[in-house]
Amino acid sequence: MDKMRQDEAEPWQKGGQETATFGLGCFWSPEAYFGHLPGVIRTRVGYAGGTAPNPTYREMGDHTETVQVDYEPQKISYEQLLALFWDRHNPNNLLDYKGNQYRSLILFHDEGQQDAIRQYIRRLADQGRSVDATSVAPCQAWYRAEERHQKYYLQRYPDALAKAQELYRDRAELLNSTLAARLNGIAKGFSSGERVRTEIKDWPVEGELRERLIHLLASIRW
Ligand code: MHO
Repeated sequence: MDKMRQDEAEPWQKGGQETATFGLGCFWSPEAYFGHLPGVIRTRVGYAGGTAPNPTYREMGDHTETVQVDYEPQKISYEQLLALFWDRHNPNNLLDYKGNQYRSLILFHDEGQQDAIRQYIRRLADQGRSVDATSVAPCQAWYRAEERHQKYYLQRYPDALAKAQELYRDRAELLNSTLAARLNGIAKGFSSGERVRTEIKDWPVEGELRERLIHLLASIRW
């Protein structure tokens, strides 16, 4: 089978997308969760929010495990992502647990996101919900985590990984792809092959590739 060209593998790359960054505990599961959502283009995990230079998993310094999400705001809004962020964890449970490695953290990318966070926190307060334990800061340096942490659950399924790899030129390109984000969501149980097959019908890809993706999903042995 031919490998996809970069522009085929990443048909969304031509602008109109935004990025969100969240810390909500061990980054494996949030990556699978955000990655399964239609409107999310790609995800990656990394270390951020601290000051130590070049953090790694073993030497994270004062950084926090975070997931970074590229999304189409017309399909899924930043407010929806914020709602899911707070629905999926209790900020108080992360306080002082594993130091800064696990923190409830939102790193905003622009003033629009900063405003949206302020408004959302006010709305939660009106409902009697305090999220004081969530830290909010601008996203400055963000350090990509080691490959073994990217799409962690997908990497537990050799058949899925091998079949998906046939479409991409190298492992990094596969792990960055929308397809890998959805497969990771399936691997963790947040989605199903059937749901992703249905969603692929709306992806901005040409017909032959669409058929290949749909065939690939049907052929994976989980
Ligand atoms: N499951 C691991 C956490 C890994 S996550 C990348 C543990 O129990 O320590 O923090």
